[in-house]
Amino acid sequence: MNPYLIDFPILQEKATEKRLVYLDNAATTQKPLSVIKAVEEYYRASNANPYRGLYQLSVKATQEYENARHTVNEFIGAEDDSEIIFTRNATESLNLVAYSYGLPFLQKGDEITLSVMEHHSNLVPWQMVAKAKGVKLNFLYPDATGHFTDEEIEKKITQNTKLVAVTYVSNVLGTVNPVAKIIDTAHSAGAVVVLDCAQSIPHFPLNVKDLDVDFAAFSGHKMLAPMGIGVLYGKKMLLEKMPPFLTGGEMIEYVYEQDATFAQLPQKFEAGTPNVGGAVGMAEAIRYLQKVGYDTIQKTESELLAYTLQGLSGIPHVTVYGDTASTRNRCGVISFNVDDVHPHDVATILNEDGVAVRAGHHCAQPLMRFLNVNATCRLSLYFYNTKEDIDIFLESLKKVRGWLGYGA
Ligand code: 7TS
Repeated sequence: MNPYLIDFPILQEKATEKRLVYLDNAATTQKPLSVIKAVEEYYRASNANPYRGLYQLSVKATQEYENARHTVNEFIGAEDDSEIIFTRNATESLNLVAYSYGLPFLQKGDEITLSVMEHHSNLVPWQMVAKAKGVKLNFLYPDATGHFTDEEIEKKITQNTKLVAVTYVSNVLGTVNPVAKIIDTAHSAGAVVVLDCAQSIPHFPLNVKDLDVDFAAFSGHKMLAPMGIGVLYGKKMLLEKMPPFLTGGEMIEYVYEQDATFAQLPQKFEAGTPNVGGAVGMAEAIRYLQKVGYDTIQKTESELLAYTLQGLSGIPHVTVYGDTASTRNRCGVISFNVDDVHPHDVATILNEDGVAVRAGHHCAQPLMRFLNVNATCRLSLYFYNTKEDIDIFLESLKKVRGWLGYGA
């Protein structure tokens, strides 16, 4: 019995309905009761527009918001609370860097290195910069097991490279990328590094200072927190010289009819009324994650990953993409296809047994082309999953081809 299941109301066994076997954790995670309650408690007892009011409730809301920022700061090992910018999600965080660093600081002839496994959120903003500034985009390609070799990294990050934006973990293959090597190579070339941590932070720690990364982006909803809250970490000296991304209320100092000056960090990058309830939920999610511990999370997931890969290898007509031989440098994300069956049909049939997996291009169309497929089915694990979940998934998967009239 998984001891954490009890904390997640949505995963509780229901007497009348089929049990939910939730294997779409890379899309979003379920929320523990403590997070749901923290958000509820905020709205019950502390809700007011922060910063603006001088009355007690507004001061309380401001404190809760700033406490949440401090919790995030300590969680990722930043130097100062002002390096933590609250956004809506990883997508907004990455756009902030593209608009406020990419556009003003990159010039014609500069190059950006990305990887072919980027989520569109860490690709399309850079295409916008490339078109606007005449910057060239280069791509890292993985080897047959889904990993980037040192040679590939050294070849694609050169003296012309001014910015490197890569994902820590692939949302399709589960590959954990060699970010220390990438950051080291980029810094030697004089480039800044943007790390997309959307898929890593739910599963293992991020220490921005140890990594010496320049920017890091992630979403709360993939790490047990509510939707609508995300984080951009940036080194203070970079954030300070960047112009604002969105403008309006909260982010100003003095405003005149024709001009305005801007607030200090982090408010400079937080225009408009912030999502205080979301930030409070994120801080509680961090406390919950710390209570469970990344060691437990990794141990549980890597056992389940090995168990799932083993089970899949015994089912004929199933192709698994990425590293199937080892669980090293690999998270619990598995993309696969069933011969002659469209992934949407696979996901629809699995749904009949209460199994939730994702099917499609996973917002990673260049990687789909690289893998020579249109789409895949994707199962993604979290520490509240169980072997029983995997058994139900595997049994259901065995029925897929039969349902459509194909031999086993
Ligand atoms: N980066 C990576 C690596 C992601 O996997 C995702 C979302 C994002 C950025 C964007 O996150 P958002 O919260 O701003 O949307 N990935 C997925 C997924 O794999 N299935 O649904 C969303």
